[in-house]
Amino acid sequence: MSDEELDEYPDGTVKLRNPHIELMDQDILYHIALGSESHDLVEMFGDVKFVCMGGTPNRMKNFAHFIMEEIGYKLPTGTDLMDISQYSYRYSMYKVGPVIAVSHGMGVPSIGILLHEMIKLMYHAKAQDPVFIRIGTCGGLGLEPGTVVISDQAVDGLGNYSYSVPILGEVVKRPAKLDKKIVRELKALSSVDDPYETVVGTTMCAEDFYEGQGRIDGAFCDYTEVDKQNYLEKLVKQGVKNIEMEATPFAALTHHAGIKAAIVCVTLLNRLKGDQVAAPKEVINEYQERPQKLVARYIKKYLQTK
Ligand code: R2B
Ligand code: URA
Repeated sequence: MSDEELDEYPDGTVKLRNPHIELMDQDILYHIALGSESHDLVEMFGDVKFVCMGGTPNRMKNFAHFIMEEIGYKLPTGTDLMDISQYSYRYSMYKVGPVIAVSHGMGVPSIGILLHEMIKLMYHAKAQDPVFIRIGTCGGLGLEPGTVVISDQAVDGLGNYSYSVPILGEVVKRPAKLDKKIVRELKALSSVDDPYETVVGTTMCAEDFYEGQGRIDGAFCDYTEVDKQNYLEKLVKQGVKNIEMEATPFAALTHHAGIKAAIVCVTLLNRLKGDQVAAPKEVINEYQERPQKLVARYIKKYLQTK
C-alpha cells in the first residue's frame, strides 16, 4: 500500500502498521506509564481529537490550563489537572476533554519514542481522526525573534526531506510530510492584530543544538564564522525558515501512521545575527505563548463546527 493511500482511513481510527501488536496479550506503553490491560484506554482516551506535544513538562502543563480556559472545559469541583504519566518520570501528559497536552523532551530519539507510544495509545483508545500538533521553540533564519513559524515540510541536516532511522542495520527513510490543509487553516487563523508575524516555511530538524545547527558557541567548533554564515544563507535560499530538533520524526511518523499533523514553533532568536538565546525569561515566556494561542484558535474553531 502506498503512503498516499494510507492517509485516509474509512472510520477515522488509527491503524498500526505492525501486525505484532494485535497478537500481544497486553501492550505496555512504558514511557507514558499506561497499558492496554492495566487501563481502560477506550474509556480514558477514546474522545481525543488533538494530541499537542511540546518540549517541556511545564510548557505543556501551562498549555493544558490555557486550553481549558479557552474551550471552557470544567473539571469536577475540587479536582485539579493531573499528570497522567507522572510515574514514568519521563514525559508529562495532561488531558482536557478532547485535547491531550504531552511533553516530548529534546531531540529526535526522545520524540520518536513518545510518537510510537502516542500513536499506539490512539490506536488502543479507538480515537477518531486525532490530529497531532507540535508546539515548540526554534531558531529563526532572517526572522524577527518572536515570529511564529508554521512548518510546511521538514528537512534533516543532510538535506533529506525525510526521517532516516537505522533499523536492523539498514537506514530506513520515511517521508517527512505535513498536512498542507492544516497549514493553510492555521495560517488563516493568524491575525493582523497579532503583534508579531506568522509565516509558513520549511523547518530544518537538527540532531544537535550546537554544531548540528551551525553554532559557534558550543564546546567544540572546527569551522569559521564565515563558514557558518554561508551555511545558514544556503538554508535560507532553500526556503528554510527555522531550525529545531524534532520536525523530521514528528512529520514522518505521523504521516506513516496516516495521522494528520502540524508543527507551530516560535523563534527565540534570529540565527543570522547570533547563537546565544539571550532574551530575558519573561520575553521567552511570552514568545512561547504565541504558538499556543494559534493552536487554541484552531482547536476552538474545530470544536465550534462539531
Ligand atoms: C527546540 O528547543 C530545544 C532545544 O533548546 C529543542 O527541543 C527544540 O526543538
Ligand atoms: N531550539 C533550537 O533547537 N534551536 C534554537 O536556536 C532555539 C531553540
